[in-house]
Amino acid sequence: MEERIYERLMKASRREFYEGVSSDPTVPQLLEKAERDKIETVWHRYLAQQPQCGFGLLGVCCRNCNMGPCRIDPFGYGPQKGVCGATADTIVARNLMRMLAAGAAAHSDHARDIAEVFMGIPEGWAKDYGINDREKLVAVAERLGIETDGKDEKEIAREIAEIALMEFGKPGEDPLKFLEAYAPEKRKEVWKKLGITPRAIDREVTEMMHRTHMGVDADPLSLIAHGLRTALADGWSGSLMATELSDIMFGTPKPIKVWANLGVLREDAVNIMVHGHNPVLSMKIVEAAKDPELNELAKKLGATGGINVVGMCCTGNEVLVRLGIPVAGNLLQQELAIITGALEAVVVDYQCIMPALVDVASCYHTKVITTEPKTHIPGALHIEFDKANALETAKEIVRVAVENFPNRRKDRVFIPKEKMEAVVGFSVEAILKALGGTLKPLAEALKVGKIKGIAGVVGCTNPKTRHDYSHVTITKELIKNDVLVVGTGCWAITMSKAGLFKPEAAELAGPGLKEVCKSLGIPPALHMGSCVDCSRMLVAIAALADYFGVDMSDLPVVGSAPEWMSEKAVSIGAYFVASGVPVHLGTVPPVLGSKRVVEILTEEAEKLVGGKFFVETDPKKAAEAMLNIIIEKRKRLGWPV
Ligand code: SF4
Ligand code: MSK
Repeated sequence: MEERIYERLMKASRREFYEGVSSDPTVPQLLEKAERDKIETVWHRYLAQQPQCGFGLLGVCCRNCNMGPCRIDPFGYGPQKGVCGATADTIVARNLMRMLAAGAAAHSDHARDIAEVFMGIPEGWAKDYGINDREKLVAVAERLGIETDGKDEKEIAREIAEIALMEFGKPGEDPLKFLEAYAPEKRKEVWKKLGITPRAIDREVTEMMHRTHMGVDADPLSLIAHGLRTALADGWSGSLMATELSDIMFGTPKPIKVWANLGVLREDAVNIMVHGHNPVLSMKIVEAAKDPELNELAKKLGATGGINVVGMCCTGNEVLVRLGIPVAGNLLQQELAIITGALEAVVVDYQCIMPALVDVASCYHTKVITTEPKTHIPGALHIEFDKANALETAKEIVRVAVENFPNRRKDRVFIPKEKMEAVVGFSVEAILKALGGTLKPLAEALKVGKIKGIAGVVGCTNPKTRHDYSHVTITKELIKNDVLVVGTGCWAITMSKAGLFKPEAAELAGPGLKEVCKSLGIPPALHMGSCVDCSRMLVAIAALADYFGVDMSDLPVVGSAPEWMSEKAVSIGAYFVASGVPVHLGTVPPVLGSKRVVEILTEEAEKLVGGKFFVETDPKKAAEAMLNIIIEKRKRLGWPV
């Protein structure tokens, strides 16, 4: 394994430290400013945490009841069982499955929020939302078996919303309706045989919490099997409905030119950063920021350029791929955006919002505005986002930011100049359109080997690894070897910043992929949306499997989360594995304390569901391993390698 990053950083000079933590040039510049301004960032706190708890890293600490906490001695000298008798295998599996359940819950609760607003359209109370993409409305309805002839949009929307809302808690043993409608038959058979077809989203999450309660499920295999069921509920229903309903309400993404990185902040404008995940808020902030009266006010207060909305993390992706709103950065850059001194407000909904934002903001004039009843951060300004009066609340929030502009201290402003152009917005529908309305050109390019395989690369950034570096390295290696890379989340923001989403990046691809990209005018890596939109990749892989008449696990498709940190990533990884896709992890999950759990995740899973996890912290070696899997799968299909 590579020398751990903190060991390198501890020995490094200040300059090496700044550069060592990230491959993004904006980071060292702002870290230097942070230290001048006496502000600690995620990297400083990461160093302060060293050495991190060895029991925690191995996953062998249990706090699931008050006879504990218990921990297992990984060297075998001390206790090998918790007070109740739970072994390392049980404890590690339970801990990981609780992470997975939290991730599935987060994604799917986001979906519930979208579905409730979606239902508000036919019910009439969500007056500031509407049907933006009628074609998609009809397509989703037809998938779900809803008759659309002679019905108006609102009637169709109501029927979709009824099915969507029932997915969370429907009684009985029937499979989830979205999964039934979207997953390929061959896959559904695999899940049925294993008894892991999910029934209701909340039910699977609740059962996971129940199984991991003291004195319930102690068998790592049965715990992990239920984890796969829970993840499938997230991937094929929760996340998928969030994507589909967002597309109907806000528009299905299509290719659009955008700008990315902290250079999108402007000295002459009121800068508002939307951060989190749910487009129900961010789309309205963008709309409110166009209000002529608020722009006049901004100008009157000295912001000659008016109001500039930028994105961060996945709600940033939502407005990036649909509206072309520039994105300022990914997870590890959220504090840096404030450290520029040029941000009037950070408006957040939920997930991936560091509580530290409030501490950093207190050193500048920036207001951190929380908006969700479920997200409160001490020290933040809370303006609850009223979905029944969405635009009005959004305007109130934007006004707070505008009125804060005179508090900006010009002598403390430093905006890095770096920003990069990118083409984003490759929904499944957009990809199909680029292909001329049929999968055939892509499928045939795949079969003859012009494109060797498809890699879905996703996920966060993490101070355990050099920011953005693994994302870029893995992607470059894969495209160089004719692998088409698609992905979401913070990876997609990295790609936007690194220039890999420019059509000209096709020059970096192998000859086959380059030819395909040039003929279609697309980049060799495609932005498919926010982390909840990983479901788009499931839909695309399912369509390819159906085209070839094979199972999803037969295709030369791999997944990777090179810099993951979030519990949602555990759920995403697990639903890809359960859907037959091998998944690489670039940061080590807390499972090494149990040989049995490692064996299930990295070997046994493949025999059961066709997918498995593998861990490799070196991005070049990881890309090589992914390529080997692709070649192996091609050989099995009898396709040229
Ligand atoms: Fe300890 Fe068992 Fe309680 Fe966990 S569930 S804290 S291992 S006694
Ligand atoms: S925002 S979950 S850090 S991708 Fe979706 Fe980025 Fe990961 Fe959050």
